Amino acid sequence: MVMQQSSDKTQYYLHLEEQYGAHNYHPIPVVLERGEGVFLWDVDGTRYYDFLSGYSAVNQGHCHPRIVNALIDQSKKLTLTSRAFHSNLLGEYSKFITDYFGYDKVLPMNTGVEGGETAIKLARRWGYTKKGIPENKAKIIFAEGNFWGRTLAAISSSTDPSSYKAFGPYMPGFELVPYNDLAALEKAFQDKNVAAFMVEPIQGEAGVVVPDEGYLKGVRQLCDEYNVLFIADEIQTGLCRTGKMLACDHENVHPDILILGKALSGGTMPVSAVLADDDIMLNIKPGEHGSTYGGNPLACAVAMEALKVLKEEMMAENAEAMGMILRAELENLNSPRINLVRGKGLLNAIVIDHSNKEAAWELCLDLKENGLLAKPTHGDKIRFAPPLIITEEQIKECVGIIGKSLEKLG
Ligand code: PXG
Repeated sequence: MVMQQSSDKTQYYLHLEEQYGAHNYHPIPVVLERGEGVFLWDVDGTRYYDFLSGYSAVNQGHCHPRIVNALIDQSKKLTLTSRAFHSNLLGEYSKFITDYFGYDKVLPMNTGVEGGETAIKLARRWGYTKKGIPENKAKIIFAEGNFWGRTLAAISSSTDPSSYKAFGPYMPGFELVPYNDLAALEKAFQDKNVAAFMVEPIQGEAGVVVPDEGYLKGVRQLCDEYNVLFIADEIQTGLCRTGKMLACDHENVHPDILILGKALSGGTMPVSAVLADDDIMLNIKPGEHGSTYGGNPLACAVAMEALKVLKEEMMAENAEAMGMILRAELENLNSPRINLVRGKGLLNAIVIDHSNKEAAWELCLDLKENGLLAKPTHGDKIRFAPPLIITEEQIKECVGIIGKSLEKLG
């Protein structure tokens, strides 16, 4: 076991959470109070590199000045109207984001999982009104290993027992195929009641599983051939994280329904969006879907700035270049403890090779001691996903920290 010393101050905050908060998480024992760019500081003033970026919500870096200013300015004017009334920003934002991604319409929501729910409702509705699927027979296909949140619908498509176990009964009309398997997908599409295939272009929570080149193109072709909607969950992979604006851009495919979240607000508040063309979006009529906070003026102002920052600060280009360096430097470590380095842009993971099941967790504790924050996923994998503004010098320093921590792991 790695023994960690933590301050009385840290202990105080850990205790409060333990005592009064639900025990639905198992965080790294660090208590953070400030963030700026690629760095985080704990309550004792210790500085860390952030290699998680709020699971890719903080692509633009912590407290990006332009995004924070947009938040502050708008919060002094108007924050929420509900959708009972119009605001001066919703139309502007809708035009902005649809132009930005090339869709006719946007449906604004808040969390990522609500975006997923919205996409599935849209697909089911399209299935009934446009494809002619008999009432209540619509099927949505998902890939094994998917993760799209914690609602009852989301866990109903999950293959991870820690997500779904003892939360049933589950949502009907969901089916699974193996990820990265076009033959299995084509087989599932033989069923005429299939409305959509919802998929992550790279599976984030599964441990940054990158499909074979051509998979997304193949999905697009099969969806066209069988009149099935292609729903891309780009909540974690989108917004420059993988070295392109969208991970689908690596294969030049345009999904029928695009779900965005996380970095759409640069980590300042929950903002998600579902984009689609009229043929899909206009099947939902007034009163049939929505959310109190969806499309609120504060979210609109923040999301526009967050999107502008991504392009104007060339974050896709930096993610691509820094990702190459990060993976090459990690390979160069030649550590017997790294089984595999994989990823695209700055969405990367290492798979730890160690007889001790707790090795990835212990490595993360050592990384913290050495000034870098990361979190294991699925036991033996550690994601390395810093904010997209990281520099080459910083990447090299971070790989130094990783190398040193790996050596200690033995
Ligand atoms: N899709 C993908 C690909 C995700 O990674 C969601 C949807 C859901 O987003 P929201 O905003 O509803 O969490 C995610 C979320 C967690 C957790 O604590 C969530 C994610 C990653 C790690 C932890 O539930 N990704």
